[in-house]
Amino acid sequence: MIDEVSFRVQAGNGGKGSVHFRREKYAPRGGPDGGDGGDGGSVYFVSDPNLTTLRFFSGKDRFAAEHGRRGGMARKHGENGEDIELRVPVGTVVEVVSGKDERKGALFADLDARDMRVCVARGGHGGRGNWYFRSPTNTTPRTAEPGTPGEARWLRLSLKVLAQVGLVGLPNAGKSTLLSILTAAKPAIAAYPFTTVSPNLGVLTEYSASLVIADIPGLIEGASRGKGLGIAFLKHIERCELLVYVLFPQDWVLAVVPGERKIGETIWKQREQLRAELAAFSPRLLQLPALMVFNKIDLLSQEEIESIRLFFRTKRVALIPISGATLTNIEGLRRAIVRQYNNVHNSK
Ligand SMILES: Nc1nc2c(ncn2[C@@H]2O[C@H](COP(=O)(O)OP(=O)(O)OP(=O)(O)O)[C@@H](O)[C@H]2O)c(=O)[nH]1
Ligand SMILES: [Mg+2]
Repeated sequence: MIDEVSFRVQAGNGGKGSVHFRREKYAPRGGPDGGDGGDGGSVYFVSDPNLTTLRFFSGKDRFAAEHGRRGGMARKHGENGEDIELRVPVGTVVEVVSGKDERKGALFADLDARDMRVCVARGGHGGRGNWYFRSPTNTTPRTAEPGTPGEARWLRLSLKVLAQVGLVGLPNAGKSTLLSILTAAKPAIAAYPFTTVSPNLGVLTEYSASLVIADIPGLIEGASRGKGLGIAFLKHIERCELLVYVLFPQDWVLAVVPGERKIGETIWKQREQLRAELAAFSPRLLQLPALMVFNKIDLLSQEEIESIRLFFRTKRVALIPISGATLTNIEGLRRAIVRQYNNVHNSK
């Protein structure tokens, strides 16, 4: 994974102002009419949630925007140089360094949210043409400004790892419980929805691997339109390399007589609901490798758990049944997370 690069950004210089005098058939000694130079183009970074690495920049040394053009006769303004926009992943930290190999720099920008637009090198201003310098005492100015230089600097970009693994699920699914079991984190856990109001991070350590797991507030239907709390925190899982969906039998499901719950279909719908909310926020979230976990199996009979598993199997989705309360199959889940993470991470 490419998560550190350096290169130079160079904005365009302002174009020269023009020195020119009007020439018309019947006015041989026309006045000054030199136009202003155009402004130089600037270089911008834009944070794009569809990017996950800085790979695009590797091996590149310099990005330059266009210079402004010269001013022309008849007070013609020179064309502005075009800006360039470089797309970077959310979580990109930008530092100013003194050269390619410099490791430590001064913080310049932190693109920690999507769709941020930051100017990293400002284009120069166009110089004023001689028309601008005319006056009653100087009707034939032969001066014009040269235009100011565009900014240039070396930048070092690095990618802030927020979490490698993200837990997603409806409120009360048992996400925080799982985080506390899999890691040493001590998040608040309670029997009511929206216990978690801001993301919790924990570190899962297994042999030499250590994975940061993020537990975010539960997502509800309409979350992507701003309902509940979860949506604001989805940006924290955008850069995860693996999602763990936490499904569970909700109270209203348990209230139905076991034979009439249509349990497989109900839990499948829960998965669909979660995926719809994720997709509405960013379709890329559905492309992420994912594990499907079914929690709270202590509340169901063996037959029901099996029927859910079979229902998912007909949809070709593997389900990992667990219980955060009785710790059933937690080791299996831990191994599945580490194995799946290693698979996706090493294939990058
Ligand atoms: N019976 C049973 N209860 C569980 C299990 N896992 C968690 N719970 C309970 O479910 C409730 C919700 O657990 P949390 O871990 O707070 O759920 P959450 O998904 O983080 O909820 P929000 O932060 O509100 O989105 C708590 O009362 C837990 O004790 C389980 O495997 N079985
Ligand atoms: Mg929680």
